[in-house]
Amino acid sequence: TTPGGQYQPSLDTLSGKGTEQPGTKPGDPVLSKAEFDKANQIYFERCAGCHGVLRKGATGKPLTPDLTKKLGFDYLRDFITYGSPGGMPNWGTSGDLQTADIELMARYLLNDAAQPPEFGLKEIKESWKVLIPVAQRPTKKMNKLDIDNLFAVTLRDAGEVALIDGTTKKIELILKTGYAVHISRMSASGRYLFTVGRDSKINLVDLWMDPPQTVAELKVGSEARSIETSKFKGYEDKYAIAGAYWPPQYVIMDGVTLEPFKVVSTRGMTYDTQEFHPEPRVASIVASHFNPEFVVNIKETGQILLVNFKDIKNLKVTAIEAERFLHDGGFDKTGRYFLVAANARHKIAIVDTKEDKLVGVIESGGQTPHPGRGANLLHPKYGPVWATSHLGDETISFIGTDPEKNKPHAWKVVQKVAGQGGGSLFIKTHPKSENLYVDTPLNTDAEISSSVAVFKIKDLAKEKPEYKVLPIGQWSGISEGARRVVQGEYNKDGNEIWFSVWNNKAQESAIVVVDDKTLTLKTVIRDKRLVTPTGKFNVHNTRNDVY
Ligand code: DHE
Repeated sequence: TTPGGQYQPSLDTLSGKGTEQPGTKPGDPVLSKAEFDKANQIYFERCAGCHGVLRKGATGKPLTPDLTKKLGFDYLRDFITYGSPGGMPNWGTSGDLQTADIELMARYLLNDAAQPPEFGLKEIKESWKVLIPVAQRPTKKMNKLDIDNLFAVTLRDAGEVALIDGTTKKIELILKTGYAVHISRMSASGRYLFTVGRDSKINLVDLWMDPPQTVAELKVGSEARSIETSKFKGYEDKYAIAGAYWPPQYVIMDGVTLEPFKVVSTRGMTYDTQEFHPEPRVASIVASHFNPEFVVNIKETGQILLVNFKDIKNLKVTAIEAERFLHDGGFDKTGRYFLVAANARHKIAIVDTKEDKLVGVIESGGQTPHPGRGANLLHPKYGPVWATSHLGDETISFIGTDPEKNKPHAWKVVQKVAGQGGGSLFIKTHPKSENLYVDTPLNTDAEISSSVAVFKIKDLAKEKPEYKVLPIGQWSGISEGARRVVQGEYNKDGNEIWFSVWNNKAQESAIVVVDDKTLTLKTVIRDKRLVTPTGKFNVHNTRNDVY
């Protein structure tokens, strides 16, 4: 553990491993090999997600030396220490980084960006392990688990995923995975669970085994955030795809063994100015229900790729011009339209996955939309809508999604309401629920970041609907730490919603389960093994795109 109490990855999980120290120009601060390796590791773990490996910027500002040298050492050190209301975390005052680390980072940023090695099919294949061949796997479910109501919970800094029973709330199993698993997704059959680590390690877990077990592993690069499996009729459990941040590429693989078939680089032209971009990262990926396709969102070039896997030897890709800085998104309630946030452009792009074309790109109505997969609900005035909250302000926007019966409202922001404040990451409801939950884990006010706002859907008929605040952090019974409350996820029946209370690795964290009807505390899951829980993925809801 580093002085900040943070996760220190072992060498083989280290992102950016093998990165050569770039040469120093006259006047640049000189870093020893050990200092460079340390700074590089911190950069990969903390900074690259927003600023990019090549430091060309996306969600965060560009940090190339032409810019950082103008800002200077003192400015960089203070900015890293105190953060900014625009979304830069306060790494120093939060205690995550010590003064010496911050000064090291300020010096590191005055040097050229270091480029990590490429990772082609050869390296990907070398990382491939089938631990249990298909022939040795069971032909029916061998355990007593209620698989459909299991939750796969990311234990971020432990490099693990916990499988928690949705009814008993018992931790059934802890699986070793990649570092800081970003998301878990389910195969169409509901049998296989896929996880993708920030270090781009994929685990394929067979939930039929007793106990469930990782049956195959693969690495698709050195940085990744997304994974998905084919869901179109006839292709259930056939293919999987993973998107990497570094190298910028996606990999199509076998859905039950992870054998890598095809690596496709996303380097290329920006959709608008048509300039070459060396690092267009793969953001969210979803599987179409209307075509044998994956919807792959490329951040820096602003293209939405519809990757048709009918014949992967003759791969057909429809590249849709959308908007730069595509990030996260989800389907509308019919599963036909996909809505994705172009977060640094404050826009939402909408794709029709049946007709394979862009419906439009609209202003999200607030600053830096961050929907997660968004929330679908029946608005009392405007019919079916999809909602997003924002990182940069308190706005919650509702976008009409029914071009057939509610045409005048379709693909427009029909309403904006104010939540607790900015710093929101995820918004959630369920088809059976009357409530809409909005988290604010990155708000700088400790009370706001440790609670969630709940709106009654029927109150959206009012011009200024009020919300109730649920003090989830306090309900957890934990008194230490920032207790950031993040990402609501429903159980299978849609009558309870789970939130992570996310503290530092050295502190205690928890999961708080709320009764959706009464908005009261139902259960707190506290356990020494629940280290830094973040994302939670209910098998049934993830498999069926219920959100
Ligand atoms: Fe995420 C979704 C990328 C920071 C937790 N995050 C996503 C997706 C992307 C992404 C591309 C969509 C995946 C998909 O649907 O296929 N996230 C990034 C980043 O680049 C960023 C901004 C910085 C980074 O370095 O990673 C980032 N994300 C975070 C966090 O700090 C969170 C809270 C904790 C963590 O793991 O680091 C976090 N991101 C999540 C979660 C989801 C997610 C829980 C899935 C939400 C859902 O309900 O689908």
